[in-house]
Amino acid sequence: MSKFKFSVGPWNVHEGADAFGPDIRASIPFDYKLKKFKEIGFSGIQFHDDDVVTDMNDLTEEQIKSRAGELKDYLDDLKLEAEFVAPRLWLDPRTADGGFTSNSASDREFALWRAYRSIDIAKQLGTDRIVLWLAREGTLCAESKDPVESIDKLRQAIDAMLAYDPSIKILIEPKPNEPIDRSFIPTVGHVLGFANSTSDPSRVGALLESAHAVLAGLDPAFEMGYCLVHQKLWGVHLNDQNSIRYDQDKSFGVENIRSAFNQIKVLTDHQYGSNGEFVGLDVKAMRTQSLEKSFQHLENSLKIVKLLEEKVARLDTSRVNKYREMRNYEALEMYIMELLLGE
Ligand code: GLO
Ligand code: MG
Repeated sequence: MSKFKFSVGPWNVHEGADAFGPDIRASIPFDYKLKKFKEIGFSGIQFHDDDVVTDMNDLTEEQIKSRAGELKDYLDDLKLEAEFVAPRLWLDPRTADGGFTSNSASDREFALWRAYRSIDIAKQLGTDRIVLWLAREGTLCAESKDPVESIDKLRQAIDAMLAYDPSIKILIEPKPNEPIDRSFIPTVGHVLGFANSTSDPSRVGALLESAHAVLAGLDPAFEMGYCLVHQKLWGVHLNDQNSIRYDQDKSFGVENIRSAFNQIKVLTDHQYGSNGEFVGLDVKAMRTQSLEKSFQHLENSLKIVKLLEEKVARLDTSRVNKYREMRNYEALEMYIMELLLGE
């Protein structure tokens, strides 16, 4: 039995397109995905605004709210909770230069409209969490945006969201690059510093994705620890990544098993989840996967989390402490290796 409750987003079951090739699997209907998520063991769903209301750009605020209300009924029927809503600010041509930091005032206005609608949708779904993955908030050409002015624009947008609804919390999900070259908020350290410059730092925290930390050359477990000490780890996207290359969203633990163990350890040791936080996955199936096996990466990731929870439970802390006191870190490391390798 896991100590955690798990969440997943509908985009985690996808059609397999990548930068070099189109869809390779048929689309799985949204309703079916939700049912299947529940069956596999998820109790929370992560949503983009337009996962909830597909053609939202063409609808009024009232229509958007009422469509979100309909989904809430369906979630209730399935006994699923909405974890968060994230405005999808990277698909529309109006966000080609970024949303909140675009050089075009009308693009920035559009981004803020989507952010406000995401808040409306979140309220309808019964969650107070808004996730901002700042996909294109950075540069492709370093001189295209002034870094100081851009971060100020970002702060103004976040202050506007905080003022729009006094009950929402904003979880910033940092990523150092992709799709942009240089991100304005590349790591959780940046998130927490930036949070302090907003009008209400107590409502701005972090969502740490394992692969994004690896892309920044950092250890996800230590990045989680950094947020935990500030009580700002409000969400995680567990997955994996083979070093600094294209964003891979591999199943949790399949590349860096020791780091995965340490992620589960830090979350367990510091009672992550005790304020209702979900352990979220953000994983993609390989492009080679068949339609029938479209959910396998999710099942595998959950299984790996649970196996690592058992390893963490089996860790003999007095032995760890003894090695620490003796400063015999070679012995400590070998103990961890034996634990992970099943000795
Ligand atoms: C991409 C991000 C993305 C976000 C999701 C929620 O690299 O990880 O999948 O997590 O859109 O905002
Ligand atoms: Mg993510």
